[in-house]
Amino acid sequence: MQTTYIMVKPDGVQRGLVGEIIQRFERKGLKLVGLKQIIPGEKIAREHYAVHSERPFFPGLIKFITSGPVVCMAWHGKDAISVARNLIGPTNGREALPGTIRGDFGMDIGYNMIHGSDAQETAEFELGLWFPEGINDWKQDSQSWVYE
Ligand code: IDP
Ligand code: MG
Repeated sequence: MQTTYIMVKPDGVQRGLVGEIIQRFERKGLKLVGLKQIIPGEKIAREHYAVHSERPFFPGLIKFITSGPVVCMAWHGKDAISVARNLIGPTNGREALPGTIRGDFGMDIGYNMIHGSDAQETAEFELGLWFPEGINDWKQDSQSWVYE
């Protein structure tokens, strides 16, 4: 079992896609263990995207991610990190297949609506960064009909 950090970015919030996005994770069978809306400051944005700090698009990315509210989520389940990345689709929405979130709703790479952790270590780092207060441990009864 894994927990992954998922975030609806400012473009997804502005476009009113929060409910649509949450629904896809929920109906897949993942368990919601953390949820909040925040307007990120520059410090947390830079820490989150630190691996991209040398890339030419980094300043624009920080400006974008701090431009308005994001919706921070933690989702738990079997192989949750790769399952979530598959629901999200590849980075460029024009190349993402229909059926994925980016494939269904996105066009430009900079406006791809959603972030998902890409590995166990990054998930742990990002969950600690965005949910310093911790996430919720709870039993969802319907999970007994998701996993055999
Ligand atoms: P990912 O979100 O699919 O994991 P990464 O390569 O980790 O993609 O890039 C992080 C984010 O940086 C992307 O989701 C996108 O918002 C932004 N980004 C990546 N490459 C570009 C680019 O070439 N131009 C503008 N923004 C980019
Ligand atoms: Mg990434």
